[in-house]
Amino acid sequence: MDIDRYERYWMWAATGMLVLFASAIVARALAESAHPPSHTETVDPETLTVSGEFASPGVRRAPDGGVTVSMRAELYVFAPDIVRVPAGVPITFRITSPDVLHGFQIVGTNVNATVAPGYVSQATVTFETSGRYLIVCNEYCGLAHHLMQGTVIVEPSR
Ligand SMILES: [Cu+2]
Repeated sequence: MDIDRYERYWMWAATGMLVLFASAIVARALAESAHPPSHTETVDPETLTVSGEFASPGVRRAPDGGVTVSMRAELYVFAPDIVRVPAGVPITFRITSPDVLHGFQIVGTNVNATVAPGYVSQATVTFETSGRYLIVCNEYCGLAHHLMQGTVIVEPSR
């Protein structure tokens, strides 16, 4: 088979680039234990409503000014369903489920997590403007799934 010389050069160049890129991915994965972004933290779904962080969910302020919101997503509510946080500071949402798979999306932000029983999903967001933000469950979780929502009230920082 007769292949034009320049076509052969380009085939080798394309093959070389594929090998180079694949090698870079493998080398980095091996050297830095790289893996897809994830937050793997487990919790016992049978006892989380009895004791620990998720038994009394809510907003907590750390001494350094950071704000953490612990929440439960459960059939068919978010607990708490109204969250008040300040604007302009990073807010870390930690959420888990005692029953089935739920979703946790804060409309208008990039917070969008799957909430699986047994795992803590975590996301951090800074609300630049005060106002009300809708929280929705975006994973079908049962007959009243469409009623499952909450509100983040972002208050102006002082
Ligand atoms: Cu749900």
